[in-house]
Amino acid sequence: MNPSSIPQLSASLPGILRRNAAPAPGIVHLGLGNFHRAHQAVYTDAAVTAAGGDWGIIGVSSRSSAVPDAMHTQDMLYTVVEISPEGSRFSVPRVHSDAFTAANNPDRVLQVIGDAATRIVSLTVTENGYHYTPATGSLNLQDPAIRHDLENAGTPRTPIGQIVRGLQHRASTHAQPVTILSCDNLADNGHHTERLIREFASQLSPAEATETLAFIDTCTSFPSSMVDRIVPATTEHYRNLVSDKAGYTDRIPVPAEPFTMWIVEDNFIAGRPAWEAGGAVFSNDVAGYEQLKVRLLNGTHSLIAYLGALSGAVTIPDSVAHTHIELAARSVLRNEYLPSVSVPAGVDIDAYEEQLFSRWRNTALGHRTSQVGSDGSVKLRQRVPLPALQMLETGQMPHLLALTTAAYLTCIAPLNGFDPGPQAAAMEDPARALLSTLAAQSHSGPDLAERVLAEHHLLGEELAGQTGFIKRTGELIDTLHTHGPIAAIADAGTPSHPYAATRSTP
Ligand code: CS2
Repeated sequence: MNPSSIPQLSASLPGILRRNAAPAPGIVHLGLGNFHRAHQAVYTDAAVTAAGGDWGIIGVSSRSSAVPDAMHTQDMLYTVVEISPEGSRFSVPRVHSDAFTAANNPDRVLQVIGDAATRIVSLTVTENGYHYTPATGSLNLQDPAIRHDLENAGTPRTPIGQIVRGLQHRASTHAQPVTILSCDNLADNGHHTERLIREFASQLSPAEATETLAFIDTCTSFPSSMVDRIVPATTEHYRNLVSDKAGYTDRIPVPAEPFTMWIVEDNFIAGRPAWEAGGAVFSNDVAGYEQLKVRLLNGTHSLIAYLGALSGAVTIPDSVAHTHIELAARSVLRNEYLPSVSVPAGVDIDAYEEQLFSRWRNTALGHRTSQVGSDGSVKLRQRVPLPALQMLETGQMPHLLALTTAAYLTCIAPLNGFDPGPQAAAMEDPARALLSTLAAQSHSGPDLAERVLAEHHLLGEELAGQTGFIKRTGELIDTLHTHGPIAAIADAGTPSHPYAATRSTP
C-alpha cells in the first residue's frame, strides 16, 4: 500500500473501538508514559466495558508534549501492540477523555486534581519522580524542584507538589474525598507516597499545613499496588509494524509483553472502576506481591541489565542468552532475593521463576539493557538494601547483590580510563554527575565503593555501615574493570558455574 494512502488512527476508523466515546473523567493520571498506557489504561478500558462508570482518564504528561499532542490528533487514541515471538496483537483502549502537559499548564493540573469529579489521582512517575532521598526515604527538601514547589503555590512541577497543591484546592472548595494511587515500583508504594505528601504538606505555612493535613487525614486514601508488565520504549519499528499490520498510522503505539498483572489494596475512599474485569486482583497481601516483584523481578532485572551492558548486550534477551549471566540471575533470585520475601499464599516460586525467564527471553520485544539500567541510583535503593541486610545479619555475604551494585557503578561511574561501552553510556541517572565525580577521585574499586556507599549512603544509612559488603562491592568493581563480567560472576561464586571453583570468599 502507498504509505500516503494509509489512514491515521482516529475514532472514525471502523471496527477498532469498543465504545462510541471515552467515559466522562473520574481519574487524573500523572505520568502519561508507555507503562500507564499499556497497564492501568487497559484495565480501565476493560472495567468500563464490563461495568460502565465515569472513569475516564485525564492523562497528564510532566514535561514533554509529544504524547498529549499525538493523542489529540488521534481522538485520544493509541495502539497497544502486544508482542510475543508468536506474533503481535493490536488493541486500542478508549479511556482517555483528555491529555495535556503539566509544564505548559501548571494551573490546569491543580484544577483537575481539585475537581470534585476526580475521585482517583494515580501516578506512574518512576522511582525518580518522587523526589525522595534514597538514603532516608524522606522527601528531599534540598531538591530544587521541591523547593520550587514549596515556594510557588500555583506552578508546582513535581508530582508530590502537584498533588498537595491540588488537595489544598479540594480542601478549600468542596472537600470531596479522593484516592491517591501510586503505580510505581516502590516497596509499600501507598505508604511511601502518603509519607512524602504529608512531609510536603508539613512544610507549608502553619495554617495551611494544619488544614491540608486534616484533609489528608479524613478525605484521602493511599492504597498500595503492585504493577507488572514489561513495556519497552516505542521505536520506529513499532510504528512501522502498526502501519504494516493494523492498516493505519499511529504516532504513539505502545509495545508490551502479553503478560500483565495488577494486585491492588482495596482501599478507595471515593470508589473505583471494576478493574477486576481486566484481571486486577484486590488483595490484602499487596506487600507480599510487591516484595516478590520488586526483588525477584526488578532486582534480578537490574543485574541482568548491568552485566548485559558490560558484555555488549543491547537487549535483556541478548543478556540472559549469555549462560553465565543467566546463572548469576538465577542465583541472585533464588539465593539472595527469595529468602527475604514472604511469598504470598498460592504463588508457586518454581513456576514464577520460569515465567520470569521466559518473559526476559522475549526476543521480539527488544527491551533494552540501557532502559532497565537507567535511574539505578533510585531503583537499586528499592531492590538491594533490605535483602542484603537480612543476609548480612545472619552472617552471610550477599555476593550477587554486591555484584549488582558493582556492575551498576562500573556502568555509571567507571574508574579512570575504563570504557563500559555504549549501552552503559546510554543509561540515564540522576546521580550520574555526582557518581562520576566520585569515580574520578577514586583510585580503586574499594575506594569508589567506600565513597559511594559509606560516605554518600547511596543505598541507605544501614548499608553504609556494612564494611564487609562495601569491601566486597569494591573488589567486584575491580574484577569487572580488569577481567570483565564472566570473571566477576565467577568471583561472586555463582553456584554450579564452571568458574565457581575459583571464587574468593569474604
Ligand atoms: C524494570 C521494570 O526498568 C526497570 O527497572 O525492572 O520497568 C520492569 O520491566 C517492570 O517493572 C515490569 O513490570
